[in-house]
Amino acid sequence: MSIALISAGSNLGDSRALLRRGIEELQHCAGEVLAISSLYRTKPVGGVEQPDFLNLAFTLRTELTALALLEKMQAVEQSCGRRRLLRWGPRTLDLDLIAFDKLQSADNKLTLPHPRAALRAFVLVPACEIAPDFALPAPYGIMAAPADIKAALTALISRDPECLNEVENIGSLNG
Ligand code: A4P
Ligand code: MG
Repeated sequence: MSIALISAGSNLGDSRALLRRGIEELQHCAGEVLAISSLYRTKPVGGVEQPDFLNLAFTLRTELTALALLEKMQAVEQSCGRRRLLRWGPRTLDLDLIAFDKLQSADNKLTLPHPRAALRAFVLVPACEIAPDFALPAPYGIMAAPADIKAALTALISRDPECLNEVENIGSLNG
């Protein structure tokens, strides 16, 4: 049995409904959802000019391997209308595996912990709400890695105090 920390985002279509549906579908095929963060309205990072995102994080208990879970996540993205037209472009549903137990992987198909998570308030703020102690093993190639989600968020804020202005808590997913 493993615990996965997953980040979800949407900025196309009915984003709130798509996030709800994505979590439900993943729960049916991959395991038990343990906790879901608040919903956040966030400013787009990288890529093209595009609408604001809705983002959240959740934890999942699963019997699957990390790679099998990633495949289920990608199938759920497809079922929720995901079309991969543009890297970092607008999307109906994006599910990213941020961490999976303490697994490390340098594989392009599945890099763990997620290589960009520690740079992103839209990942760390929701994740810190539900899993501040979730351990982050050192990512490949980076020596001084944060020990857990809370440490990663503290480090991000000290590097970029403005980052919290890009991330607004808008209450519960179902509210
Ligand atoms: N992949 C490797 N490791 C992982 C992992 N840990 N989790 C591979 C998920 N996928 C992983 O992903 C591209 C490839 O990454 C996959 O083939 C997978 O095998 P993708 O979902 O097809 O494409 P993408 O999401 O466009 O690329 P990427 O690199 O995942 O984008 P990011 O880094 O997720 O950025 N701004 C705001 N405010 N909110 C957002 O949610 N999201 C993005 C996407 C940009 N800006 C954003 C947001
Ligand atoms: Mg992605």
